[in-house]
Amino acid sequence: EVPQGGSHHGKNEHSGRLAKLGKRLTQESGLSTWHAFSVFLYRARLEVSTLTYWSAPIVWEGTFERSVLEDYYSKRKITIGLTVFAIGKYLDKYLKTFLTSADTFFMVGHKVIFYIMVDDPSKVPLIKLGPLRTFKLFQVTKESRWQDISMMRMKMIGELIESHIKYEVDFLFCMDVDQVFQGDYGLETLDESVAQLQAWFYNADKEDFTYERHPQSAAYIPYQQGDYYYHGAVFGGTPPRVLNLTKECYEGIRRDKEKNIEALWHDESNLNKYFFFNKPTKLLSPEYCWDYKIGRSADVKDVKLSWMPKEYEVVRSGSNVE
Ligand code: 4GW
Ligand code: MN
Repeated sequence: EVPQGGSHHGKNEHSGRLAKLGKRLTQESGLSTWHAFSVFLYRARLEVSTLTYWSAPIVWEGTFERSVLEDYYSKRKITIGLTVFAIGKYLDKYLKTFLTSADTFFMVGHKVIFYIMVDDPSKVPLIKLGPLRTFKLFQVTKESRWQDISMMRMKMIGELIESHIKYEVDFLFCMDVDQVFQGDYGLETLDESVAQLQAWFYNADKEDFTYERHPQSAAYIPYQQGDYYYHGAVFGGTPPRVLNLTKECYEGIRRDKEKNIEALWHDESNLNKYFFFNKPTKLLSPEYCWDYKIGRSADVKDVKLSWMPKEYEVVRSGSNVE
């Protein structure tokens, strides 16, 4: 019997077995070790869908072997960027929790650059980041409508990719600030173009997705169409791919504004339209952005990031709507 975890002996035994399995899988498939592992493991979670019809993996806990990924990337020395906006009350309320939890759980052992956009730099909390972590702070002007705060992120992320990010990172994530990391969020999430399954809709029928349904809008997706309902709170990929995403989404937002209309869920509606026409190369399970208000779910084995409580009465009053 092999002791799992705990003793040193057990760990060595485990990695010995992994190495053996890796060798066999690689020989049999002709794939690189980490790719062979992901093909081997994609059916490790039979109760959930782990592959889209266009063959993009849907990453669930159990469908990857992190040590194999670490081994693969250890020869490459990658840097991962993470953009986050904290404007108005969201700065006081969410930024500290987001950053301290990201410092602990986001891409542990790898170089990370946080791109932090705020309206008031004097309010940014002092946080001691771990080694390999650094941040860049940008001041942005606060839009008066909250819908515009949310939507204008697409424009600003695009500009930032062109001015800084594309020279500095290999992979980029863009996230909402009103969430907290709770478990290792690592290399398994990286890919060319990454989309997040919205936790409330990952099991829902297509008809019930809250896509924009008016044909006048750039974000329009007709009933019967669409693949998944993606969450606007997390997306990522390589800088050129994310740049293309932000440009297209902002173009949709801009065209709607010219017509004096706005998609139902703002940037998220435009993001869903984009990913419908430009299929993501990897999807993240709801474990990567879970809402505990949904309650228990047997599918969710390990929450890596979760929604913070909204408390609209605090956040959505006063300075946000002047
Ligand atoms: C209503 O009063 C507001 S304020 C709705 C969003 C607001 C807001 C959003 C804000 O005042 N400041 C701010 O920085 N944001 C950024 O936009 C922040 O990064 C936030 O996570 C993101 C999207 O807004 P949200 O998280 O409220 O959106 P949902 O409800 O989709 O999570
Ligand atoms: Mn949010």
